[in-house]
Amino acid sequence: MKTLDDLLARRLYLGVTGLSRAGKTVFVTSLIHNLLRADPAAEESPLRGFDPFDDGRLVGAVLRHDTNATVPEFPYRKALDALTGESPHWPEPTRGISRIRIDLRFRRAQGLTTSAAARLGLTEGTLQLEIVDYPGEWLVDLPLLGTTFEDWSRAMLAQAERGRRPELAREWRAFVAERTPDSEHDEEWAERAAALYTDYLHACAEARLRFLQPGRFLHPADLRGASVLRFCPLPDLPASPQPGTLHAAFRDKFRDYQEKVVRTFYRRHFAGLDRQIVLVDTLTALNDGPEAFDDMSEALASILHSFRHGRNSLLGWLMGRRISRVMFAATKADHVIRGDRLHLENLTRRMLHVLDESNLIKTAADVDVQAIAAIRATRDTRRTDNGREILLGRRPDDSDETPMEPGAIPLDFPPDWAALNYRYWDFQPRPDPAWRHGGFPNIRLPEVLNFLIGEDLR
Ligand SMILES: Nc1nc2c(ncn2[C@@H]2O[C@H](COP(=O)(O)OP(=O)(O)O)[C@@H](O)[C@H]2O)c(=O)[nH]1
Ligand SMILES: [Mg+2]
Repeated sequence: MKTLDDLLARRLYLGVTGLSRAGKTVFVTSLIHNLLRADPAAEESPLRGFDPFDDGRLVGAVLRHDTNATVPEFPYRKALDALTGESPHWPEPTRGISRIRIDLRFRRAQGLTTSAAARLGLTEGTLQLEIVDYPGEWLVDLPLLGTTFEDWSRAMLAQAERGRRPELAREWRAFVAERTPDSEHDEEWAERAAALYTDYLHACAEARLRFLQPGRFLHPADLRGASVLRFCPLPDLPASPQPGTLHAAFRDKFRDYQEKVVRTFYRRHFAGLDRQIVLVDTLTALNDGPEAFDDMSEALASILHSFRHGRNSLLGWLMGRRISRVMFAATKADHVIRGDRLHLENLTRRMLHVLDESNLIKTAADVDVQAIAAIRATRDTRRTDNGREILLGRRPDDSDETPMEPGAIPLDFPPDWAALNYRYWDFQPRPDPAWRHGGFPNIRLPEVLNFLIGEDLR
């Protein structure tokens, strides 16, 4: 039976996205764990700085497992065990979409007498926070809605001419050059062409390139082997195809992909999002060098670019009726020294500004940028000889902490590649028993929560 309390509970949908390895799983795990372990009596809390927590209004949190029968549940338990077990390690990568719901019980802020709850004398409320973790690669597909098969083919073939791509695209290019687009359609040929194109995309991903379409070719999830993935860009296309040709068949598949994959996905999962956090791994992109960095920027730009195109675009989804706040967070800020974290935020902000031709980020008040670490694996310290800031952290395969001096963060966008060697290190989570019962140390997670859900806990 529904209680009055249930009826007054608010449901809030928070989208968590970012390209693969950006830090989504770690972010969601830390967020949930820290909310579940919130202890107002603790002297040091990972939530210190989160206003409802500081004000003593966060009463408690519970995980709900009974909510989404048709979408995989976010593997919180598994990720937590990996991070806080005998030999702590980062959770296994996950693919596709998952959801999890956490109910937050809170005391209502005083003076909100106009709310229905207050009039009924309810001093406490519940926020049902539904977290949706989905791959940013699927987001890179969104601009496909605003294009045609012919234009898209041209753009992808031009892209395949640049940097390292020609070498990676060789086999696919040679195969599709064997037949002209007006050849008779042949399903076996189509399957082979699509497979080679998929191999090419995987090779690009391996080479740390990020602007890869269609995203589902790389992360098919439930579409593995589906016929809607049986197409690829074709060279030398006329404006429109003759019936029965390869061109016609590929164009039809492309349209199916637009409607049945891209549009359906957004409608089903995103139409209902209220808040969004986009995780950006600026550091790894810097580490991987100019081509990977530019490619990631291009992937982000293509997402931002589609803000401009009205209804078919991200605008409708990201800034539309529902989503009222978007946070862009540069992740893994614990990989750089304290003095560089603001620079990381600034670089990410500048990158987004440069890419943001429609000035969305500059003009919208409800878009923010932060440099964060959902789980802080390093500690800040100083060298004894010259007093320079360094990090203490556990390198992969080491059991002890090593002092490390990571590269500096460029102050400009685009970065001056000749000036510095941008080298950052990976660290393992620390074996600290306090993590399990006290929560995860982090950088700026409370500020992120203030921005995303602070207002909803009043
Ligand atoms: N030090 C540190 N490393 C992180 C953090 N978040 C993610 N990572 C690293 O990035 C990797 C990928 O993170 P994950 O959450 O699995 O990325 P996802 O693919 O977006 O879900 C992890 O295995 C860690 O090595 C963080 O907050 N701090
Ligand atoms: Mg993940």
